[in-house]
This record gives sequence, C-alpha cells and structure tokens, in this order.
Amino acid sequence: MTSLLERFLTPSLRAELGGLRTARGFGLDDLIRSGVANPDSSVGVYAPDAESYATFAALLEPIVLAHHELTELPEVSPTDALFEREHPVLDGVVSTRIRVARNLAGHALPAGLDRDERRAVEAALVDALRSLPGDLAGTHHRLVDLSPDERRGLIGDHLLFKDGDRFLEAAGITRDWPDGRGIFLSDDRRLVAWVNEEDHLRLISMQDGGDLGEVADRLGRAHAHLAARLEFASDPRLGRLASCPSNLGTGMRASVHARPAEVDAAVWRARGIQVRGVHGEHSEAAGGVYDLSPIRRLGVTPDDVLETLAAACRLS
Ligand code: ADP
Ligand code: CIR
Repeated sequence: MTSLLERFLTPSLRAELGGLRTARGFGLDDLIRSGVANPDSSVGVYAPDAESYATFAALLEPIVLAHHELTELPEVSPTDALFEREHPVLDGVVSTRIRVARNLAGHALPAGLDRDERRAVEAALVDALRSLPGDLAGTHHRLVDLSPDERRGLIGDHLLFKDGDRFLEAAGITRDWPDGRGIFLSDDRRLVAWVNEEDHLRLISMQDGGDLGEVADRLGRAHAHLAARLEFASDPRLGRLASCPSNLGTGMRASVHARPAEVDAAVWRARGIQVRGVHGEHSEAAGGVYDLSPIRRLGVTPDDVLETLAAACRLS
C-alpha cells in the first residue's frame, strides 16, 4: 500500500516546498518524518503546528482531500454543541466509543512541542477537566504517576493510549515521554480524556453495549463544558485542527466493537468504514471482534458520522 505522502510528494513538489518554514521554524522534513521512517504508513504526515496546514498546503490539501474522499475543501463551521439529532441503540454491539481530537489554539501541535510548552498545555487542560460536573466529574492521572502494571491494566481495558507507537515516535510526538501526558477518568470510567498523546486532547465517551445516543449525549455535554473554558484550534475550511490530516473536520472517530459477518477490510472500505483490531489502530482482531468506524471526519457533521456508523451496524 502506498502512503498518501508517497503518492503526493513528487520530486518537484519537494523542491518547491523544501525551503519553506513556518514562523515557529518547522520545515517539510518535520512534517514527513513519520512517513519516511514508516513506509507502511497510510497517511505519513503529522503537522507540527497549525500554520503548517497553510505553509505546506500544496502537499497537505491533496492528502486531506484524498483521505476524506472530497474533491474540494468544504466551508465548515465547527460548533461547541456536537449533536442535534437523536441516535439509536445499536443491536449486537459489544461496546460503543466516540472520541474527538482537539488542540489548543496558540500552541504548537504535539510534534512541535517542547517540554515547557507541553506542560503549559497539560496545565490548561487538567484545570478545565477538573471542573467537569456531575456524572462527568473524575480524576486526572499523570502518566508519570502510574505504575507499569496500572498502565497495562488501563490499556487492556481500552481506556489508555498505548506507548511505543512507532508512527508517533518517528514524528517526534513522543518526545520527553511520559512527561506532560496523562489520562482523566470520570468516576464511572465512561468519560475519558487523553492529554498530550497524538493531540493535546482526545475526549472520549464509551460504554459497553450499543447505546449510541447515551454515548453521544455524554460526549456532547463534556465537549460543551470544555469548549466554554478553552479555545480549540480550528480553520474555516479544515475544521478542528489535528496532528494527523485524517482527524481534521469533526476530529471524530465513532466506533463499535462488534462481530461482523463481513470481515474483508476492502469491502468495508468501499462502504466508508475502517476496520481496526480490537486494541485499536495497527492491532489485530480477537475472538471475531473488530473495531468499525466511519473514515470521513471532514465535510460531514458529527451527526452524519454517527448515522454512517449506525448504518454500518445494520449491515454487519
Ligand atoms: P483512537 O480511536 O483514539 O484513534 P485507537 O484506534 O488506538 O485510537 O483506539 C484507542 C483505544 O480505544 C483502543 O484500546 C481501542 O481498543 C479502544 N476502542 C476503540 N473503539 C472502541 C469501542 N467501540 N469499544 C471499546 N474500546 C474501543
Ligand atoms: C499512518 O499514516 O498510517 C499513521 N500515521 C496513522 C494515520 C492515522 N490513521 C488513520 O487511518 N486515521
């Protein structure tokens, strides 16, 4: 499989972009480190700052359009309220999860953070997370304070990000690991926030079973609370800005763990659905359980993402 980086970075484009720098000093080499080190990448680039999307648009726009299967960039107006429509209970589903990727305006993206700026991002996020009310309230755990056993347990329970991701590592996103990283868990463990993994914030709502409406409602309430206290980076055509072009737009990955009759990834891809293993991206299925999620996150609304997921579940 050819990465989108390899497909679009022609020798002439490399020459054209080679001398450019963002105001923070990031150049083409900083964007493409991961795809160069990992030729099996599907995308192959991570933006080190928001400005990269403008400075290196000649490379990143074709990648964005191809990934989200668009012919032109849409006008988007991200809202703090995520959902307006009702969503159903999905049958035959093991568990349901929706996450959004968010980054704070005015800071470098994770590939471009140094230790001090990463700690500043962490402090702002933890402050806002600690103010979540009611059923959303919980505890923040700094990664440095979790023992190897505690980390393994949380990863096994699908709550915590894994470490040692070679794609993130090559991009420089794991620099100074585990400093400045952490996980916020609500008391019932159904609202989760990842701090300074691939993005400044991954806000996650998840629970066993298929109650998509309840998972969406929880995420919507948490997102509105945080968006009232933090400024998330966004762009009129790219939506919410993220490290990876696959997460622009809504920044939303809505997934189910399920046992689909159809397990051919190419068939699902043609239906706009990505199949992942049971421990997330680049993992394997176990016991016939797969992770199914809509691929498009840009040029669609959060409600559209959930409706695509619900339609896929009816097919599986
Ligand atoms: P992300 O969704 O944040 O892009 P991953 O694909 O690495 O990242 O998944 C992160 C974790 O979330 C993994 O442990 C994965 O098993 C878990 N996960 C994803 N979808 C579900 C789901 N529907 N139910 C339970 N766990 C899930
Ligand atoms: C890659 O390019 O394969 C990795 N950097 C991961 C890309 C994100 N994956 C995805 O499909 N959303």
